Amino acid sequence: MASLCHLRWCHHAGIAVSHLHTSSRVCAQQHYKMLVLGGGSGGIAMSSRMKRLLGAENVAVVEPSEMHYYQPIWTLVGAGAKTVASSGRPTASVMPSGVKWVKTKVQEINPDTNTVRTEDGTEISYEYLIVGLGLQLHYEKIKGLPEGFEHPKIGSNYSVETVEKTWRALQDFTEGNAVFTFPNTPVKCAGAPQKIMYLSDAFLRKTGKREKAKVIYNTSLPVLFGIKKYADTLWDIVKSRDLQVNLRHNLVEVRADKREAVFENLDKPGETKVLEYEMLHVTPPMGPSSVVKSSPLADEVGWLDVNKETLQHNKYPNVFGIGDCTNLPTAKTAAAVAAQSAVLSRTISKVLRMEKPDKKYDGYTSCPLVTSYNTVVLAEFDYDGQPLETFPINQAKERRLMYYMKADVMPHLYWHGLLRGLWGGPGPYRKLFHLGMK
Ligand code: FAD
Ligand code: UQ1
Repeated sequence: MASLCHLRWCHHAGIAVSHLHTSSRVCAQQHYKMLVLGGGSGGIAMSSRMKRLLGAENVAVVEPSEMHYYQPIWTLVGAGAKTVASSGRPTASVMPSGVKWVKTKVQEINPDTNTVRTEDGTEISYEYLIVGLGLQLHYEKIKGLPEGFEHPKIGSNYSVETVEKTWRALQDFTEGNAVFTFPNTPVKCAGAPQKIMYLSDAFLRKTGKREKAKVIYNTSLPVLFGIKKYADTLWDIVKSRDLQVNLRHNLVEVRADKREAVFENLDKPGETKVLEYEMLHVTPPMGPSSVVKSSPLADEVGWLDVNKETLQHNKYPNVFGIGDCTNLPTAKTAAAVAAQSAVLSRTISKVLRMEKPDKKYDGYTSCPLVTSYNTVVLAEFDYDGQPLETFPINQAKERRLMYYMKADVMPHLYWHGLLRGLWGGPGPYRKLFHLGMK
């Protein structure tokens, strides 16, 4: 088998050994019953659940990164309330024991032959595939980035390389414009671009610099937040704290040497505005994983095309998707991944038994909108944009309890619950808490 596979590799390299060309199933160097692509929030949660369902020896995860990051805490890292070190753990420590970790990148997915090809040319075949490849950040789509990050006064909470630059810029602030952006693409955690504005405003007040600052939020969106119940609270906050919100303003260029940011007005094509900044927080344009996009698994835009209730692929029934890489029409968050992991687990166990998937994902997602160093508005909603709140109190209000949840409870829930396949979102607790209300 090993030598045959070697020859197949030669075949791929273009050497004429076509007489040895057998089916990819026979010649694949590795085969797994359940192959998981991506070892992020969704990939690790699903590998834990699949280990429980099928046994560790039947599960493999393809993930190149040595470190696994709890990205939601970067909002607080950018504001100096947590350290970047607290956000990361070795991937080896979150990989369920006994599950095979294939430490490389997937380069190509071939669902017609049930194989994937990795960066080093290895072919892996599978019986079932779970895609959890996340989304891609596109700093390079803004002229002047990413090289602009070499200059001071600019940061971005969206990447482990730039999140500490946000905190540096905030500490270095003397006087001028503090500018926060939201791109003209879908993003993960759509609240994060404004959370850092509220925290920065609070920091500038605490350090006595707020009077010398103009705080500006330039967003490509036509709204401050997509769900009215929470948007109403946020509008009250921006008004009372004198934060300037410019809708339909999209960052197109950063001249970091001159501390200038250039915005286009999406409602007036061709019209651009140059803003001088003393601090700039960039939320980069985002898009689908290039590996998904270039595969037959993609929808017309490039997202993984899955059934919105079962998370099974719409064309390939042995393929499933979770998280940011999918075209599920809900906000892309780890909270959504948690709820999806419970549904997907159930879907797969049904499909394995040749039964019809029954549990339905309702689009549950959540965004803890950090509005200061001790308050959070905990937005939770479904596919219809209807609030789906866990606690029997009005979550549109700023609350200290929810800040404590965000900063100190959620990380534990993530590392010990979600990643171990033990946290499938707050659905059961919501039902319990609301029982007493009926
Ligand atoms: P990820 O966790 O991003 O995982 C994708 C994985 O795929 C990565 O490990 C990557 O290395 C791997 N990968 C990519 N390409 C390849 C390849 N070619 N081959 C193999 N592996 C590959 N969510 C919340 O619920 N609440 C919050 O408060 C919150 N705040 C956030 C704040 C910030 C600043 C950020 C950045 C995110 C926030 N999120 C929040 C969003 C949350 O982190 C993501 O939605 C969640 O991590 C998505 O999980 P995922 O598995 O789909 O993708
Ligand atoms: C959640 O489940 C989750 O995943 C672990 C998050 O990611 C960090 C969240 O931010 C939130 C809010 C939830 C939802 C959980 C509760 C208890 C409301």
